[in-house]
Amino acid sequence: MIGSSGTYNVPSGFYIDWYLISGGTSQDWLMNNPDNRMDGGLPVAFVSYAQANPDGLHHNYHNSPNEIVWEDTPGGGDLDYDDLVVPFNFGGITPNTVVEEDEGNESQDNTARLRILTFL
Ligand SMILES: [Ca+2]
Repeated sequence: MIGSSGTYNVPSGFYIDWYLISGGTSQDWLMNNPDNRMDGGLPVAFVSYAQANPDGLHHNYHNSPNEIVWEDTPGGGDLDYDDLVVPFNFGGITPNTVVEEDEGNESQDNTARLRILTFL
């Protein structure tokens, strides 16, 4: 799915977060590792908050105001943060998201999605 893109409508007044499924799809993760444990292999989910990740590490950061970069390997891997690069744009009415896979690790199939968090 290198170079794939999508357009999403994000409701105003909500917090949004990103997550990455390392080694599979969201459905693979839900079926095989819903507790998000690292002792069972992949797939593993990583989110923007280190404390919520199974290894307790940061797996992404904003490379620029409109680009988020990911490290997809449990335990931090090589810490190059180029396994998934997601440029996005919130400047218009509709956000635009582009997903690219790591060219150096084609055996892993990563999935990045926007997740909308609701806090009451
Ligand atoms: Ca890496």
